Amino acid sequence: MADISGINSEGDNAFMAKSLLGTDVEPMYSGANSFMRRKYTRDLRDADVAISGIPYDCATTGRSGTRLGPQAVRKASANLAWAPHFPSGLDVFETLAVADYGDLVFDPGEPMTIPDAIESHAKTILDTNTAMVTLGGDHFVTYPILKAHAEKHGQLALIQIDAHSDTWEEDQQRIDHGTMFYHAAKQGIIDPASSAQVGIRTHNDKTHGFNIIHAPWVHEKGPEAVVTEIKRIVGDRKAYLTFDIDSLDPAFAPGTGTPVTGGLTPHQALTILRGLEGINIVGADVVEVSPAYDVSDITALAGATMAFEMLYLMALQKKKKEA
Ligand SMILES: [Mn+2]
Repeated sequence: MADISGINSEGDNAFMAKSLLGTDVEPMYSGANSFMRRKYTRDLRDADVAISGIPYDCATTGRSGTRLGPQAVRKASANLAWAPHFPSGLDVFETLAVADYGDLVFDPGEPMTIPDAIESHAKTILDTNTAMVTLGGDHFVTYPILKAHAEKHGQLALIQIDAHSDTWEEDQQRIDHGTMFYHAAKQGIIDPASSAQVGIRTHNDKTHGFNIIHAPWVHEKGPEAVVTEIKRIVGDRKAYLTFDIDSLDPAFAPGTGTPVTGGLTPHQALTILRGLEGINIVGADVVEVSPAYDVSDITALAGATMAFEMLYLMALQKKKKEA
């Protein structure tokens, strides 16, 4: 159990923690901000999961600013890093050894090298048999990360929670955060027939074979029905989970580049994520948090919460494997 009786005498778990397991409470308003106060390290020998940030937003077609997303999500996560998971009561970090790997460093002056830099970053982590939970960045970052995951795990099912399909067709591949899942499907990195896109509320003439659960369907049928659908679509395939924060309604997540009205509530999103227990999730990310458009850090807090839910799912998977 987390020690919630007081403040860790050492403080600054981000660099003082002796283990990747356990929770020591420290004030949310001070100290070095790692994700959920996990230890910053690139030594992944004892890690089950590496959190890393990809502060890249040059694939954005509209408002930029998600390069500041990883920092904002880490800072907001300090608000969550004192208690077990709600409502399960599971102490995620008693089960799951989680390191904060820091951010990918790349040269913004060499834009065409960045996709490969992201892929190689992911490969370095996956080669240590550590799972990834990534903080974006714009949604393009998921594409090179998916490539690295597919190389390790084979073709994947994609569970994409998003306002946008991100499958807009183009002849020649560009670095664009609205087209990469078209290419990922075409290249066989993901299997659209066993993939689900949830919360979509922008028009695209083509589905490219993806199973689409539009936002109005979520509102009409409820999040439990969405979970049933996702489980039917994905089955027992290995899945990658990508959460675009713009899946949430702009009332709850204004801090994003391409907001669309009519979106999910945090309750719906949390119910859907918690319902994914039992699906074989091999990697996950939270993308498109853009702090410059945020209000009172609510978008960053939502992003941090969704990322924590991903760790919760991975902790359940680990418990199940060990049982
Ligand atoms: Mn989107």
